[in-house]
Parts: sequence; structure tokens; C-alpha cells
Amino acid sequence: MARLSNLLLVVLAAATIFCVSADVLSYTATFVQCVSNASCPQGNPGRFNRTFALNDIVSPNLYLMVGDQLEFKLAVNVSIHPLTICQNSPLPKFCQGSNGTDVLNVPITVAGQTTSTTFTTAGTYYYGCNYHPGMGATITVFPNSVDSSSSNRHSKRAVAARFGARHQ
Ligand SMILES: [Cu+2]
Repeated sequence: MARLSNLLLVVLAAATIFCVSADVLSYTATFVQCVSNASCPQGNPGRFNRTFALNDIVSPNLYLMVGDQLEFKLAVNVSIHPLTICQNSPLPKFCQGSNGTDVLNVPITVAGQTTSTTFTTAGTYYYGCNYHPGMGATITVFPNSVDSSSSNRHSKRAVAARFGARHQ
């Protein structure tokens, strides 16, 4: 019986640590003007000169920790620009043409829609338009190491906060 309660304590402690370390980073996404070879992401088609903005910041790179959930809330209709989160996308595609196992969320096109993904592995990921290149940016997911509660983790968080993420 004592052994069982010890096990329960360990499980509870692990769950608590996980809850503390994992965040939901929620962004409101819009689709805005950008300037070719300046504020537009690499590869952006000149005929559009538009890209996604997250919390009014033009296509920011995002920084997350393993276990974090990334959530996009679309505030505008983007019928021909499905907002997608993906992996294995060569630059400057930012998810253009991604399908199958490379798409990590349900792409969204209608104002009011929400979509998300939870990152379980460290690495480089992307978000952007599923149909066109250069309409997104990179997502860097850092390993959630034992010492991740150190200043290193806080500095990564500070970077994320600078880009207006709302931590829940
Ligand atoms: Cu597009």
C-alpha cells in the first residue's frame, strides 16, 4: 500500500512538472501587406506582397519549448491562403505544398477558426500558407531539458513574449 501511494506521488509530481513547463501560446492571425525584399518573408510572391501577421507583427519567428501548444486564431478570411503548421519544409516555402505527415494542424481559412498543434520533439518547424511560398516563418522548438527552468528557459520565454504571445 505504501508503495502504491509512493507511486501515486511520483505520478502527481511528474504531472505537476509537466503542467508548469508546458504553455499554450496563442496568437491572433491576420493577413497583411508587406514590402518585397524588406518586410515580406523570403520567397514571397511579388503579385501578393502579403503575408501572415501574428498579434499584428509581420511573420515573426516563434520560439517554443517541447510540450508547448501553439494556437492560431484567424481574424480574417484567407480563402486561398490556408494557415498551416508543418515540418520538413525547405526554405523559403514555409509550408507551401506540405501535406501528409508534414502538416501538423488543420489548416484554417475562415475568420473565427482556431487551430493548434503541440510540439513533442525539439527542432525547426514552420507556419505559413499551404499554397504559396514566403508567407510565414520558422518555429524553433527547444528541448525541455531538466535545467530548462534556468535563465536559459526564461530568455527563450522573453523572446517569445516580445512577439506578443499570450501565455495561458
Ligand atoms: Cu497563400
